[in-house]
Amino acid sequence: MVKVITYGTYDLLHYGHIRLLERAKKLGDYLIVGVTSDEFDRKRGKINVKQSLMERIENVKKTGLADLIVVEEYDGQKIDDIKKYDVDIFTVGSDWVGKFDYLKEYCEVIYLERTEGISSSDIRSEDSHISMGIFGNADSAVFQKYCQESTYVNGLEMTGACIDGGKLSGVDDASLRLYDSYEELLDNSDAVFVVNHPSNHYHAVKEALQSGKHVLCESPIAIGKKECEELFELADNNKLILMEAIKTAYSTAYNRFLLMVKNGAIGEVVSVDSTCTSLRDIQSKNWDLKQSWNSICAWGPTALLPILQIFGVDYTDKHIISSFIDDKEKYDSFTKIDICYPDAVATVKVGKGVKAEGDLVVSGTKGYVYIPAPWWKTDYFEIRYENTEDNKRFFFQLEGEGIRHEFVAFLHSIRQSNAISCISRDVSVKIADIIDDYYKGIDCSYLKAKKEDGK
Ligand code: C2G
Repeated sequence: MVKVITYGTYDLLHYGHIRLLERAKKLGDYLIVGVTSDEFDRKRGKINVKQSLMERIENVKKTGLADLIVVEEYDGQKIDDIKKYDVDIFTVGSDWVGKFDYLKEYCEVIYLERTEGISSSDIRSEDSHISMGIFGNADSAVFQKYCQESTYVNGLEMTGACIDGGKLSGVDDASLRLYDSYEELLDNSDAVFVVNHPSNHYHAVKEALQSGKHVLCESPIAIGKKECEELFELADNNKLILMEAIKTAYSTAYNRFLLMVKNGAIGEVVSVDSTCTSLRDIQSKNWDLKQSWNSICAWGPTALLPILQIFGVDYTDKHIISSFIDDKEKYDSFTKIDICYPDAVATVKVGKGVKAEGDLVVSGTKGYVYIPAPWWKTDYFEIRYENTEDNKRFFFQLEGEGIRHEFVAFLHSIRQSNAISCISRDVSVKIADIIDDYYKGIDCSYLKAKKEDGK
């Protein structure tokens, strides 16, 4: 097998990049693509890169040309990679001719003709502003956080808000206009961020798409496989972006851990244990069961994400076990989901009425990944092995819990009219499907319902 390696930033992927990758692929049987990290690009003077590392990796992945994607993050890594992966050919565009002759000591070096007439810097569109409305429940602290995070994303302006069935108080953000109706909010926005109660997501998303608006929606996008698929189809038919908002999916550390696991860092993955709990909401004085999201909706999508992204959506069996605060409203205080795959198993534990260690453990045949609590907004993870001297620790700055990265991905998707979500559609649909099964009692069993006073 002839192994080829090439490196690049691949910002705002265009046909010049794709032609390079296609020709690189033809030089051998196996193509490794090194995508430069944000820090490495900054260090080598490329400071105006528009897209985040995850978006650039996602775009390269979508070409289907790379057999393996690695991240280039330091000088000298090319030599390390050529040795590590036993590479036969290094290739890069002719704009670099001569610059990598030193690699001839390790492998063949081929410079491929650069495609004239296009470059990332040319297509960096001037900032066409997108105005985004936010549609939610009356938790002004949440609104404040989202508005604050949007200020870090140039080209995106949070310009209006509307409360689903209520009035918003306590938001002192002068730039945020409050609308009495959702229709009025949509009329005055290019896009909408749907953060109301999950039971109303389907209708809110559908109305926005039918009004020609792009949608970012807190997960679950809908409760039900069919409804979720219908919304994605509606978005496609209207050439609109519908993107699921699970902020963890947009955090650098989370994506880097996922990439390392998929590249075999811990061998075959056999088990994933994912726990997310928080008592804050239920313990707050103005907790309202009807307005509040139950455990499965509030935490289920996040806790399920690594499992569905590592093992896929075709599990063979699942068992949902819940303890209710209110069984009529199906408000669970704690839910455990055991999921079986042909050669792996996974467990989700979520709770708004229970406190547990919110960590993520991914177990493999060579080692395991440990992400400490709160893993869903982590900037740090460890890869641990039998010989502890081989253990590795990784730290990746995470600003704003990943929300601003989520907004950046949404904005770029709109600009490129091509969803570059870090959450694939089949995962979004499966999340909607599992939560629907919870409400329908499919694959479910229940612990004795506990009243609020615990009796
Ligand atoms: N490329 C091309 N034609 C273009 C633009 C780029 O063939 N019109 C090639 C470049 O020569 C490079 C690859 O596409 O091989 C990725 O280009 P960039 O993303 O611009 O990255 P660059 O900084 O050129 O990467 O260490 C090697 C560098 O990382 C190469």
